Amino acid sequence: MSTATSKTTTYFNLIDGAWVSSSSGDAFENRNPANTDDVVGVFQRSTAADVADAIDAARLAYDRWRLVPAPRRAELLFRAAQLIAERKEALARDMTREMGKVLDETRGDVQEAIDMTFFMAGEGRRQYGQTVPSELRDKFAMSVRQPMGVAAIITPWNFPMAIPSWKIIPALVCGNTVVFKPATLTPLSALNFVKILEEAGVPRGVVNLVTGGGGEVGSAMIVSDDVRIVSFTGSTDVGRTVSQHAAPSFKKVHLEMGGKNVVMVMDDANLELAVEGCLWGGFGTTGQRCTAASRVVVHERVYEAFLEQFVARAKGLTVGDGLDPNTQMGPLVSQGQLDTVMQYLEIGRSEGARLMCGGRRPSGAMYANGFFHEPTIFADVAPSMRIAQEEIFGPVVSVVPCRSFDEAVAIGNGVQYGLSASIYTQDINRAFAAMRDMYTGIFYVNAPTIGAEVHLPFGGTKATGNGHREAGVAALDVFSEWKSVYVDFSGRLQRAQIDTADL
Ligand code: UN1
Repeated sequence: MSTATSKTTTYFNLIDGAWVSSSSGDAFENRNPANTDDVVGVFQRSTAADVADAIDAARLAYDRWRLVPAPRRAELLFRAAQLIAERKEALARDMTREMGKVLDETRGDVQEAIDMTFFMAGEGRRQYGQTVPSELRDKFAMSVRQPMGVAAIITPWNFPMAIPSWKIIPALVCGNTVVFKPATLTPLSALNFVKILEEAGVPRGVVNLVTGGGGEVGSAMIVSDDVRIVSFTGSTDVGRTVSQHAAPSFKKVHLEMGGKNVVMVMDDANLELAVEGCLWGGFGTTGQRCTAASRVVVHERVYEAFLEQFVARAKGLTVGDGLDPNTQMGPLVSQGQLDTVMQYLEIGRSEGARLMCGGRRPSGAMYANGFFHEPTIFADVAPSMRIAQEEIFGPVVSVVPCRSFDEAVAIGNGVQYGLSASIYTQDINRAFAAMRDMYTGIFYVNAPTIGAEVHLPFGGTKATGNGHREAGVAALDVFSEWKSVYVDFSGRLQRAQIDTADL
């Protein structure tokens, strides 16, 4: 898995049960975003040749794995969930060190992987199909889920263990084998996860890990004829490319992409609760969630009161190293992400939005070597502004005034994305109307836009997804295909739709 020198540890790919270096002979560094002097580890910069080896291993392993009874496959996954739970604290610390979010949140990320693994392992004894009466005599009809083959898994850095678990665990319980490319910013959490699967007894070749960039590693996975499904979480732009490159080989493509999620605060809302929710939804994970509450639409009757409290609370957030228990918001994950945030500050200012707080990198020695940024709120944002339309993926919240519930819903729906939305109101009629009218994959009442649980479907509409849902039982639909089976035990030819059964 790794070799350590006095200074840094080098980590390897897992291909066909062996921890191996890339054929490139090249590696990349993973650094702590709170302190870039801290090298977390050195990882393989893999090539298309490494991917081909991993796909070959997965293809061969599939012949055996698909025939292992699903409840038996699931036993290994239950064991893996236990191992993750036993090591939760150490896994969370590694994750904060490589990704930056505060320890409470990385513990939550690991917990989400535990939850998903236990939940999906349970599917080893379900994966229910349908048994239906045939229209003909002496004929039996049913549907069964069948595995597909090699699954290519491409994951982002913001949920370094949770999101891989959403994909890899259902892929395995359904009987597929996996080639996994994690984000280059968070390879250690991915490796920790894969290592636990190996320890739990998942046979060689069933899960293969190949680290490296999307251009080289990801592309090779997507175009391969030996891969039957690609499951990708990341930006909408990259998702579109994945979809295009996968199309010629007709593989199944599951995409989970951007969001511009809205919290709607109505004039009868419990304002304190709404402020609390918007802080957590907007600045949790430093705003780097697909589900982040990056827009808040507030009824004009409570607009100023809401804004005053929201800004005061945002100013009070403690920014710092996520490993420090006093920190409430960690750094951005990378220089690139910080640059994006700073560009959107310029955009927001030039569009004429009112900057209420933040807008700068915090000063002081403790911030000098990290990608820190202050929690930032823009007010008086018009729905058409770029800061109200485009995903920023950082600690920037746009507050938009509205005159009515109907207007809030129209603004809420008026973006290209459709992941998550929420409403704060005491009025049950409005809550239900919003639940119906928001065209999103996830909806919350009196809670922010983040906080999905693993046993319900996760995903979104429009430019957020391509019609699939992960998590919940819906994940089985991503990682298996239906086979309808007819067994005729009449001993004669019976022609469906032509021969009718006697009464
Ligand atoms: C993501 O934003 O990429 O609902 C995933 C949530 C988390 C998962 C977020 N459980 O915010």
